[in-house]
Amino acid sequence: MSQPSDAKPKPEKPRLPPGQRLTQDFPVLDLGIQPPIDPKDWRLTVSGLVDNPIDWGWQDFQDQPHETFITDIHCVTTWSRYDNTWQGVSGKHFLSVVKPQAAAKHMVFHSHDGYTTNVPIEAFADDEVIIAHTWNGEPISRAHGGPIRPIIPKLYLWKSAKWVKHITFLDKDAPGFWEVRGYHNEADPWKEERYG
Ligand SMILES: Nc1nc2c(c(=O)[nH]1)N[C@H]1C(S)=C(S)[C@@H](COP(=O)(O)O)O[C@H]1N2
Ligand SMILES: [Mo]
Repeated sequence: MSQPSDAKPKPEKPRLPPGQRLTQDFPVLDLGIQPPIDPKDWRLTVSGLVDNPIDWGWQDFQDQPHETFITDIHCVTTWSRYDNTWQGVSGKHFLSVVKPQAAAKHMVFHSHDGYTTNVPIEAFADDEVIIAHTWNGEPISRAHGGPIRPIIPKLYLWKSAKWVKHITFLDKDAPGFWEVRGYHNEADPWKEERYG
């Protein structure tokens, strides 16, 4: 069946958010400490308002169902990188395991280098959020936060903590390292929520 002649194609959402430029490489940005973490020593703990405060070692993580997502990433420093293939445990699955309580609204990620960042649980429950161990077919490198890194592709990349070790679930928001230093609390690239 052909379309009625007056049907106009819907304008597609542009792929590059405002103020961003496309890059092919994958810049490294952090506070300057890149802690070495051997998978055999890796742990992820959860505390706060959850019914199941997990303490996962490497095998516990591997035993979860794994998924693959191909997503674009956007850094507040204005680079974007298309089509990153991530493999790991989805944010939705992670939340289904830890079971946030009704009062829980916010998550704070704590990393081995002292970095912290906060997101609403809602944002972590979004499609394509992943706690990844693989990027483009390779284990996530130490420079990019390996061996395991959450990726929240619909927010600027500073919300995706490298070398994460602990996640807390809170009823109140608790701005993280950059959020208390002038970065936007929400970090939506489509709204250009960069600073302030
Ligand atoms: N643990 C940790 N995670 C971090 C950071 C950091 O300094 N420490 N920097 C954030 C910032 S500001 C950015 S832009 C991205 C950069 O990720 P990349 O180095 O993989 O590009 O990591 C985010 N996650
Ligand atoms: Mo950044």
